[in-house]
Amino acid sequence: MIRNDWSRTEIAALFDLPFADLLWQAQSVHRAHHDANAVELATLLSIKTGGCPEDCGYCSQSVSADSGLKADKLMDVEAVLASAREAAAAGSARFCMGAAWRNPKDRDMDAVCAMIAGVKALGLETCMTLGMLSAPQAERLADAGLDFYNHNIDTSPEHYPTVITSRTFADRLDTLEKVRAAGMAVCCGGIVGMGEARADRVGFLHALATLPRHPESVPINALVPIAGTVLGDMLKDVPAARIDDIEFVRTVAVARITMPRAIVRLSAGRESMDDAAQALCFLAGANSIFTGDRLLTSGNAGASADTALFGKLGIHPAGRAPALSVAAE
Ligand code: SAM
Ligand code: DTB
Ligand code: SF4
Repeated sequence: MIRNDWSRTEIAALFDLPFADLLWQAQSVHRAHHDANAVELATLLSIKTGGCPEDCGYCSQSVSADSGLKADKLMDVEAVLASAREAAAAGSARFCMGAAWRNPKDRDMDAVCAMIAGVKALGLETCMTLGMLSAPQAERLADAGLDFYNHNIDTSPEHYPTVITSRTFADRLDTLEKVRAAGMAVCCGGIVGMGEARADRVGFLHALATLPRHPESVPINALVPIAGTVLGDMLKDVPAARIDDIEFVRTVAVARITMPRAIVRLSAGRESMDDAAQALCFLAGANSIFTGDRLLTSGNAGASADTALFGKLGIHPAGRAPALSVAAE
């Protein structure tokens, strides 16, 4: 049953379950709605890197961070399509394009829409994350054929102002409404391991699971500690603040149970997890990963590590028949 009336008490009780009971429940929900042995491969590309005026405490691309990242301008459409072709050849089903903007400028919309059309023509699912949108911008993206728009709430409403001060939680919900009104699928999740309490992880998933419609896609990121960012430096000073793998798996499981139909993405942070922790995430209901050797600005395990992991676990890439995926390898 799909429910949008979860209470925080119910969600907290899921987090508190004995681990085996939680995973059993998550697996049952997962198997009722998804192929338990299929995981989607997605590729990320930063189409506009650095120089962002927002002050998100985790992000290397904020002008407030001292991460040494060089700011670039928006990539050419052709360069983006070349990268998308590589992603398709490497077996990705989905191509996610991210821009370090507070919001897109209207003058950028032609290029962005050409990227969407070109990537779709390669047979890839498209997702973009460009910051806040106006209603006409959301409509233009939808008209260009964008499948998903990613816009994360990141954490609980209470914890949000300790992570970001340059925009509010309500601003995020406002853009999500515009994305919905334009008819696109919503990709919305967040980051754990930012020094938040479990109650914030409860509040974060509660906010998602009580939206009028659940996001079709829920990325769960573990903070990638980047030197020169407020939160990356915090983790360097207080290593114990790193999210425990079991608590991360619990978060994935609760996302799966509360939002049964969503694609739950084991997103950033996989580099710091061993194969066993990632396997537990898949058991808990994660069914998409970012593959390749780069996320937006930070590293990722690489396609060969993912192929080896899938081989060990008997997982096949979603959206492609097992025979096809073997032939492609
Ligand atoms: N500028 C746009 C925005 O924030 O809406 C899009 C790009 S932004 C980099 C996309 C998402 O990546 C953020 O919302 C955040 O959840 C995630 N992210 C960014 N830096 C991260 C980090 N160091 N560790 C984990 N996740 C991160
Ligand atoms: C999301 O939730 N995670 C992705 C995607 N949406 C855009 C981004 C992860 C970024 C990790 C840090 C970096 O590479 O800069
Ligand atoms: Fe800018 Fe997005 Fe990074 Fe925040 S997360 S600083 S909005 S690029």
